[in-house]
Amino acid sequence: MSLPVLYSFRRCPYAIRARLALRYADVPYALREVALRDKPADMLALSPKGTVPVLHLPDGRVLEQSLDIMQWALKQRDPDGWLGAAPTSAINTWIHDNDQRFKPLLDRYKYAERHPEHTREGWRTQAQAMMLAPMEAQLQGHPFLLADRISLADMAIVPFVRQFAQVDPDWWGQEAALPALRQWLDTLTGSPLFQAVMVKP
Ligand SMILES: N[C@@H](CCC(=O)N[C@@H](CS)C(=O)NCC(=O)O)C(=O)O
Repeated sequence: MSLPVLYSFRRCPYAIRARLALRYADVPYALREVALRDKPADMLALSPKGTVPVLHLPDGRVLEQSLDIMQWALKQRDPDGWLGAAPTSAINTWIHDNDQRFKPLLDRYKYAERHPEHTREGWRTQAQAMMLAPMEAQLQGHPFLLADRISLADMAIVPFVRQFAQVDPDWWGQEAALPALRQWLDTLTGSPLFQAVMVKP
């Protein structure tokens, strides 16, 4: 029996969220680690837009958006109820804000030299106000973003916050305004699930 094939890049936050959902749902798959500068022709034939992750299913379907891969995986199996842990509208709003508003600020913070309209600290301040402070407020109320337990929103967003934290680990480690967010990041990234999907291929 052929397995789904996941075209992935280890450090890509979109690919990480896809791998998290597939592993959580216990979906076996063949991992194809892609060099972003030299994408394989078979991947580009399936998905000409050229981003990872891409999931090629045995029935021929191609899922080429990380969220579609997460949703598909959770339809196969959702043992801890990531979909039901919070209202769908709230989950979608948080993920939308992450993908459409936070990610561009994260990129500007990370590659500040390419975005001289603000300093690196300036981009960081904007990202903190836009995303990290509202997350901190949520996490003051419960250990996960929308509830006492993990929802899809936590797992779709955590790879991006991880990347943000890695830009300046010293700042991240001592920023007084984000204690609950730091705890949340440590809990999720320290979990066996997260560790398993970050193993070097
Ligand atoms: N909307 C896409 C975004 C995926 C994406 O932008 N992935 C990046 C890597 S993190 C990529 O493949 N970029 C293409 C490149 O760098 O050539 C998704 O959710 O899957």
